[in-house]
Amino acid sequence: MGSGMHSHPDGSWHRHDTSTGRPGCSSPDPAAELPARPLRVGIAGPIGSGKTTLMIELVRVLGAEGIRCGVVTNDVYTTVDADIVTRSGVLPQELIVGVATGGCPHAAIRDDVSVNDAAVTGLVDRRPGLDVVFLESGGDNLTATFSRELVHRWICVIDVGAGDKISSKGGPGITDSDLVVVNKSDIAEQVGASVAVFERDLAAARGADPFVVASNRDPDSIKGVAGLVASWMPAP
Ligand SMILES: Nc1nc2c(ncn2[C@@H]2O[C@H](COP(=O)(O)OP(=O)(O)OP(=O)(O)O)[C@@H](O)[C@H]2O)c(=O)[nH]1
Ligand SMILES: [Mg+2]
Repeated sequence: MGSGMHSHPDGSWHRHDTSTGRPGCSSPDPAAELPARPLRVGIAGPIGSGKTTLMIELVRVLGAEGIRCGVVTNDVYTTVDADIVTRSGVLPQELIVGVATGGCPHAAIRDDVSVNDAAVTGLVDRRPGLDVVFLESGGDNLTATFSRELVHRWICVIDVGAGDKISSKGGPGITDSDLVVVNKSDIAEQVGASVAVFERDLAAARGADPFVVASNRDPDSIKGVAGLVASWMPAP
């Protein structure tokens, strides 16, 4: 699962560069600089695919298991998504940070991640025992990618409403994320999308890396994704 990333006994994380064929742990990676705790999970994907809803439901399910979560949202001009998380009631206000990126949403999660990094640091300062922080990117397109200097793992959320050709279009979300969620499976029939086409194209694009067909309206879907996120947490 994932893409060669793992934790080491010293608590650091890093990703093996399998593309160059270099064996072992000889090549330091920026992700090794990330503290092992809290686990940072990025959530990217096109506008309206269901990122915020998924994040809220994950926080609800993980929270019920005693896993302490925080949330950072990114919007270009507003903090609308942070306000949605607040209204959901899954977390107190002090565990929700809304970043207004003011420019291309890619930049704040890929190029200069300092504002998002500071948001996570602020959360940890307020609640040192946090286990997981979710960082939602601004609604975007298939070129979005999270820097491994900001997150340990990232999820790409696409949805059946965009049409069943979307996973054949590729891009880092489809190929490089640690998990692809094909969301809104509950409306596949209404929009004339074939789940089998998503499954075929994602299997071809991702090899052994995981994807799930899911619906934020289906509790079992959420539990499945939450289980994967929990499996990414470093050992206590
Ligand atoms: N039918 C259905 N609707 C969903 C599902 N998930 C989310 N939605 C709806 O889709 C719309 C967009 O959901 P959001 O969670 O705001 O999507 P988002 O990706 O965070 O949107 P942006 O942050 O604006 O890019 C809302 O009206 C949700 O209620 C789902 O699984 N099924
Ligand atoms: Mg959102």
